[in-house]
Amino acid sequence: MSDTTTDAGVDALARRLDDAQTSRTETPSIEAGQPLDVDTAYRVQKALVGLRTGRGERVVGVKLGFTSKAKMAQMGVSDVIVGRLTDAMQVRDGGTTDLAGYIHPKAEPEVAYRLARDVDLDDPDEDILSAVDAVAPAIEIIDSRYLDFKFTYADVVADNTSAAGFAVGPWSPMRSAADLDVRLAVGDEENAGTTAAILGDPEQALHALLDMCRRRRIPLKAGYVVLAGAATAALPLGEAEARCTVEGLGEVSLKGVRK
Ligand code: OOG
Ligand code: MG
Repeated sequence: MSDTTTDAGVDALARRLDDAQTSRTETPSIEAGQPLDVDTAYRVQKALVGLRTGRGERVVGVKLGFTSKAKMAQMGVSDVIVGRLTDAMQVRDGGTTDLAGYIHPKAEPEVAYRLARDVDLDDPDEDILSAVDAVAPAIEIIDSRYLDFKFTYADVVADNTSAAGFAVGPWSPMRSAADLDVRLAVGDEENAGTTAAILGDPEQALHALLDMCRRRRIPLKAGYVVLAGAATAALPLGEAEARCTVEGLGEVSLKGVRK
């Protein structure tokens, strides 16, 4: 049990999650062993990402989770979460990703936005939509560091919202992505849905993101990729191609390989 009233206790939890990631060994839910409030969980997340940037990784974006009812139902939670993406997580569109780097990866179909400028979290009139210059289809690879992919809301926040990988397809100039059909195929499995599953319209995810980043003091910088959240439930990623198609925006793919 870590004393999370101290920075040392927060750091210990971050190290536990980081070790799980780097050794590809699941760790039990933190909350199974001790209470963890959401504020502390975001501090753990920050420390966890700090371990990655300390090894030379760069934060290149942010992601929302649980923006769809399907995901909330799959995971048994009911509020959005925000996590950080680093350059080491990025997979080239059409590229491969080594499955040895993950514990139990799953693919999700997503819509990505790109920030053309810094977002001012302290300006009450900030208009996040005006900061976005492009939209693209994307695949997120989630890989919970917890045993059997089982966690509480605070657990998953601490674990950087299961962020593990992402690929972004061709960018289009910013436009509405409301009510577009979405398909995710991984090997012979397929999930279909629409972008309406993302808080009614993925643009709502941008508003939710600004709100969360203000509350959690998570910077939003020029050039960042923003993943708006999965439009369908996730599919396990094995040695197969994962392809996500978003109507009108095009497609993006990656392939899980064992090297
Ligand atoms: C948490 C991450 C959820 C999404 O798009 O809803 C997420 C998880 O399910 O492990 O990324
Ligand atoms: Mg996601």
